[in-house]
Amino acid sequence: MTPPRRLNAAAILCALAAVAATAFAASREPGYSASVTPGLMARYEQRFGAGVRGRIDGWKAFITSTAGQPALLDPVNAFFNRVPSTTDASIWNVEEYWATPAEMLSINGADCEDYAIAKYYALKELGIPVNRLRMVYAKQAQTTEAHMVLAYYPEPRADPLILDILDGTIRPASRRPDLTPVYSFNDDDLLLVQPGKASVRVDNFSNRKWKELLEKLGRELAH
Ligand SMILES: [Ca+2]
Repeated sequence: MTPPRRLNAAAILCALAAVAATAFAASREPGYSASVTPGLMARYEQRFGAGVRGRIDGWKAFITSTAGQPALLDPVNAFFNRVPSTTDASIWNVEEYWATPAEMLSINGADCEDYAIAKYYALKELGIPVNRLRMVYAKQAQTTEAHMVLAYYPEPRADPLILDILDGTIRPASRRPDLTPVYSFNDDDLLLVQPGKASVRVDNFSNRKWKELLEKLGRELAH
């Protein structure tokens, strides 16, 4: 009678493994801390050097400990704003590079859009609906340069709250006169901002940097 019991045990283990694999697969979304596999971690350690594992593990622990908390914006904003601010030219050797959250933490440096992207995916991972989040490309008055921030909409037509690296305090957009939005986007669409008029929705928008970022996130998932 022993062989049948072994078969039953093996069958149960297989079933449990299948359930676990299904649960893991369900949590694997682009840009999420939970999606960083040991294989990707090892690859980024090799590419970016010492410290990667600690920072990625810190990100995973932050998401786990923050999930379910009543306030998510302040901790997410503060967590990513601790990454040293730099330029794409100095760390990526290109003028403009949109890093994935895992890349940003691995290389331990970021500029404006990298912060906005990382906060966007962290808030999504923490359960914020994507229709409340928009990355906003704006002109910034002091620098006169293009700048990107993350906007959170408590309600669809509300004055959004701005998560930014230049101003670490989250303020309503109406209290950020230094920012002049040009366009905003999320997974769903892109809105062109027209001064004094309603924004125009652009369907099937094509933003080359966003497209490249999504492709990189897809490749990260393959590890
Ligand atoms: Ca960048």
